[in-house]
Amino acid sequence: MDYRRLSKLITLIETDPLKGRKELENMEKKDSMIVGITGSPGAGKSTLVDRLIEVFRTEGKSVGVIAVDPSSPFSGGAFLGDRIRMKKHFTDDGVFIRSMASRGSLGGVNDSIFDVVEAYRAYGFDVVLIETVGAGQTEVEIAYVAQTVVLVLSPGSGDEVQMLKAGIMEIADVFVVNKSDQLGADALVLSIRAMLEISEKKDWIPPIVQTVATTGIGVKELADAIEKHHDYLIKSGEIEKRRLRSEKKHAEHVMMNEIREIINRSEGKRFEEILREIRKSLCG
Ligand SMILES: Nc1nc2c(ncn2[C@@H]2O[C@H](COP(=O)(O)OP(=O)(O)O)[C@@H](O)[C@H]2O)c(=O)[nH]1
Ligand SMILES: [Mg+2]
Repeated sequence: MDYRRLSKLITLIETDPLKGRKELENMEKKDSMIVGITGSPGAGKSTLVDRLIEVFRTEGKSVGVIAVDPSSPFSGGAFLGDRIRMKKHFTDDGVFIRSMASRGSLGGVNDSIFDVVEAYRAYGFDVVLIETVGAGQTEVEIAYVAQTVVLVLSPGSGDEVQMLKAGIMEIADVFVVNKSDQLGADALVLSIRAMLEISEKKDWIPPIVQTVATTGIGVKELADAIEKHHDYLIKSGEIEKRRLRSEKKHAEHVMMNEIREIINRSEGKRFEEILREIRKSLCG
């Protein structure tokens, strides 16, 4: 796989979204399994992703990882740490890892995330893992990008209550209680289960997987749960609904980028003229 070209394409998407889009339009895309890994900072997402890569590689699957950073420009430290930890995979031909800033109006995920996912699909990855940071309202955006959302929780963080409020619990397809080597993990499992009991019943009941990412305990089970959910999506036809939902959001992002571009170019122009240009572009 030509990772340099993929890397260049992603840079193009991030720096010149319109050109990036043009390039993507002429490329064939694979039906990759797209998985979002979300949860609070420190829950163990990166460590888990690292382990998941190993499991998927063992199964012969190629894995593309997108790590979305917190928007604060001063949070580069954690990211560098992640990179070092993930470094051992860089030489593996079936693995590609790239991080992106979480800037953009939509908060939790970058505006160009949809196109970046397309770039990964164009390069034919079997699995695309997207790590997003945060536990705020904007985190629910990941549900539009990913087909399967994995919510990583850890004991003692008190995250559950806040996430419940932010609606993140509802978008989780798989729950992970990571740091199950620590006190309070069983209690956390019980509280998630209690929460699931009272929530609206769906065909898919989100499993709760206990892991210790640092040692790898439970990670195979997590990979299995993710694949099981993917099978469920296909068998139930739900995958098509998710695709449509995602494409709608994707179109929104692309058009917003286009409009923003026109506005950025409209230095010195009057309001009416800017609107005319936007409308002209929309008709084109
Ligand atoms: N005890 C314990 N520590 C863990 C476990 N998973 C991750 N950690 C540690 O928790 C810290 C945060 O992990 P990281 O993967 O960077 O979390 P992220 O911010 O969610 O990506 C690191 O110091 C990890 O070594 C676990 O299962 N048990
Ligand atoms: Mg991380």
